[in-house]
Amino acid sequence: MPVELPPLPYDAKALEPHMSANTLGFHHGKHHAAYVNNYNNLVKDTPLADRPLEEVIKTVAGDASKVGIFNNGAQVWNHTFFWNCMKPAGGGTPSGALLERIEADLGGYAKFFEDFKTAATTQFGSGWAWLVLDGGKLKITKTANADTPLAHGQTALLTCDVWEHAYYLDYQNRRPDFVSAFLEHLVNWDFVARNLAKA
Ligand code: MN3
Repeated sequence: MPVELPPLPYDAKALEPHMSANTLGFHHGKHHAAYVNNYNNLVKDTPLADRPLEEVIKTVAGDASKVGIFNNGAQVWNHTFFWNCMKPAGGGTPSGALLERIEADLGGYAKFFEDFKTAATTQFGSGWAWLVLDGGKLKITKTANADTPLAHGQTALLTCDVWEHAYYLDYQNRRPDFVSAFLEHLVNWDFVARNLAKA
């Protein structure tokens, strides 16, 4: 079964003005779609074609002969996860058990905000900033290019795409402004809390 491009979980205009329909149209309809097509072409007629995407990503991670499958497969997974990390009128401070864990493991929401923003803005070149569960504790990490917590035994809870294609149409070179808008207006904390609850 080929991997399919999932529909966005909201209308393409729903995240405006913080993320435009133009950005989402290119990002989902061109970039994400290209990763899906590339992945399907690379695994076609191989034993990997019938295996679940997450399993393939973990299997080929670190295998130099399958770097194309890893890069495209991880980008498919990362983008599907990223769309679900956002919602209209999102952002702000989480609550409940998730907030308690942020306070216990990361020094509180204000420190989380600064540390996540620092991870996102200091990722040199293309990549992703993450909130993950690692060894039973919340951690903030960043990965380069397509790399993903799935390949490192971590559970992804939240991510922000910091490839230029994620923000350049709306923010040009101002990545810090994009990351602030993501945290203040777009994060779907209900999705993050569900990821933590089932981890
Ligand atoms: Mn992207």
